[in-house]
Amino acid sequence: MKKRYFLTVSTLAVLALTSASVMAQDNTFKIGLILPMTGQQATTGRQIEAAARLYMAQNGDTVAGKKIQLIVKDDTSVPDVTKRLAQDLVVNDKVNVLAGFGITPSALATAPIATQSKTPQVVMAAATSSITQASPYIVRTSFTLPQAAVALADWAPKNGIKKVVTLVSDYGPGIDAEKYFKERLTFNGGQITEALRVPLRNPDFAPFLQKVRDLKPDALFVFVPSGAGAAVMKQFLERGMDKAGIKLIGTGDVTDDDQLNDMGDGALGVVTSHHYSTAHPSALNKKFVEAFGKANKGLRPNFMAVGGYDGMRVIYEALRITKGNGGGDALLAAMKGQIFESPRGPMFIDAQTRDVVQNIYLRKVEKKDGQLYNVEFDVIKDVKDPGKTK
Ligand code: VNL
Repeated sequence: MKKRYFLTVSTLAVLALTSASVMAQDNTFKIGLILPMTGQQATTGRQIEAAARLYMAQNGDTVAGKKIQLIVKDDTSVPDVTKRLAQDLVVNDKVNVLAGFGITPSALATAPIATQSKTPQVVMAAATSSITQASPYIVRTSFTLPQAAVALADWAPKNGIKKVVTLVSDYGPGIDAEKYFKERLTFNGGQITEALRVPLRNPDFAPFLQKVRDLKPDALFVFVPSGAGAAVMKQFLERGMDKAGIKLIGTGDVTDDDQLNDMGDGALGVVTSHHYSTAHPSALNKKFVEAFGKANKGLRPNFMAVGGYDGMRVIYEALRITKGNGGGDALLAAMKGQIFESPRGPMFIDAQTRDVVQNIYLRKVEKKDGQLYNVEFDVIKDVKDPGKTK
């Protein structure tokens, strides 16, 4: 009699515990945000985390009856670590969405986990064209290097730049930038006189820049990842390349808003092409820049921040569309085709490619109110990733 009573109570207790935890589980929506928070790409992690938190502060942490939980993990931009963290977030934390991914190798290392677990993977930073093809569960809110580079290759020959040396980080996005810039510049009657590649880790630009000086092209086209631009600029100026008549051009990664204001007046006049500038003159962007600065001791949001902010928008909206009931496949379907105004301008997620379609701006570094900005002077509207048509 006694024993039976005991069993009943403990069974009830177990049942109560289980349903409590099931309920807690049901009411939380978990986003596993994997970013480089330390190491060479730490500024990318800092920008994206700050933007994700700003989005949540502005839009609340409850959507369709679910409480949003952001779980931030530092992968130090080592792809094996990214992969292990992604696995752990899916298996143990049971996240609903994986997001972040500072560099291409990290995004690619996670792709098989997204596919196997049917978990949407929102790529907020990494920008090699092929990333979205690595898993049908990948959606991208950053940009692609071909998207940005082609616009500059159309601008350059019309502005007296015919002979160009390219200098890129030797991995996915750099190789994309080199290839698509060259293809389009050559098509436009220009010429690449030398293509140089520097290692991603601890690059020393000095010997490469010396070579460029000797080659004396009209311009040096540069792609380096966010965070490395200031070092290139410094060494470019130290070698007097600008005085030797060599122009510095590149995708906007090199005049990254996170660093630009500290690059000094030597950066004035540098022309780049990109999808986002802190100086983008829209009402929405002005509000974004102000709120971001306020929440982060005056920090300027860069293109990484906007990728993170819009990534959160895509996730929130997918949750709203699926009324909080969707699994990975339903969420993914609700991410495809989203169209909205971002601080960067209008953008949408192409339903076929799951990649971002957006305006690409030509910008020139100028001083405004004593600060250096990438000031937009031309726009190519609704640019699809040229890498997808190959
Ligand atoms: C990548 C592309 C990373 C562009 C970047 O900064 C960037 C990438 C960290 O795909 O690895 O500016």
